[in-house]
Amino acid sequence: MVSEFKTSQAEGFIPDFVNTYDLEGRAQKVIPADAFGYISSGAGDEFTLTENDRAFNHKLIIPQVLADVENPDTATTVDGHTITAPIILAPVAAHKLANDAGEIASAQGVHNFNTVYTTSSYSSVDLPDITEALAGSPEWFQFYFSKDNEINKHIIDRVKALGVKKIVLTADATVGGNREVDVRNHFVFPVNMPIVQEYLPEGVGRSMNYVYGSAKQKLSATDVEFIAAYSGLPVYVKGVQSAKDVERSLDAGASGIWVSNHGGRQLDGGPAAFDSLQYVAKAVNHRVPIVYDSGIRRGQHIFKALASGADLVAIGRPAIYGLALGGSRGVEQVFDKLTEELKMVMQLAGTQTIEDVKHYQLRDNDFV
Ligand code: FMN
Repeated sequence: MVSEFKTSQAEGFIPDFVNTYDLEGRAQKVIPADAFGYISSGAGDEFTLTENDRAFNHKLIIPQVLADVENPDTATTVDGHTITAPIILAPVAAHKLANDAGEIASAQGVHNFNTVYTTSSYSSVDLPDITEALAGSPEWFQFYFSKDNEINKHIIDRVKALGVKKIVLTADATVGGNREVDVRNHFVFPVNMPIVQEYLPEGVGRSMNYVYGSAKQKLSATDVEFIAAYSGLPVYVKGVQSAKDVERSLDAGASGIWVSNHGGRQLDGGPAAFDSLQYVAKAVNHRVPIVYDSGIRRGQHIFKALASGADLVAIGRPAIYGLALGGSRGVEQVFDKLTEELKMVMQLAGTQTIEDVKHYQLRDNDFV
């Protein structure tokens, strides 16, 4: 029953936190079952979701010894801002499903860690409150486009007034994926989505398919051109996995490419996003920055993504599980854990800086 929705109110560091995989089972105990199903599941047979994890084994990090490396530096620069590590928050709808404090706690956690926060169009908290909680940390805005460009203009006006640095157009979710777990659970959103209230006035009680159906399905290069021209902000296209889509995006004026399969939630039967990254990186050929997400759970995954052409990686579910289990502190702790692991991998791989990681040659795994 939507009206009785009650989820975690946790705030504080998560005890006995060994790795991000551990968090899913623990989060399941504090998030209502249908909301947990929405967060954790993938589309269809979850083939693509499973591949997202497995594919990192297709590339190997060869240790480098006698490499004259000590205390590697994970810091990098984005939007003129030095962030603690090249790990940012992916756009995730309705954080209030995982914790009553919702996006406010996530934004505080991201700020305390010191990285980029991507605000989802389907956030359960309105824009100014998220920006305020970020207290000056860089904010990007993920756009689920309205069918009505006047509404799109109002949304862009609002995000610009708040000093958002980039707009991320999610292009791989023009309909909902085949989320069978949500169908079985009769999942409907128990919270509103204030940022898009002009085209989705009532989010409570709506299914995911209804929500996606309210947004624009017939996305094209014209939409990228429109956002870039109207906002004057850099536009990243999210959901790119092929050379063809790189060209389509860049020709339309995109300033960045976001490689993702939406965490295996959209097109089941597609490749692991990590397997697509090398093709995208080759096509981009350093013309614009690349963000990578889908399946990042370990420091070694981050290392492999950066060495395969990504400039930044983004995390979705691990941060949301951190939010459920520890509020802002839990989110911060997830970023800290991944950074700690990345730093250790950098040391063992003989890489001192993030630039070194980006130039590191992985070996193909011929044994899988
Ligand atoms: N991507 C979007 O572009 N907009 C969204 O509103 C959005 N909502 C999501 C909600 C949930 C619960 C999850 C798990 C993902 C969502 N995504 C959304 C996809 C994420 O941005 C990201 O691509 C994905 O979570 C990365 O995979 P990971 O969860 O394995 O890290």
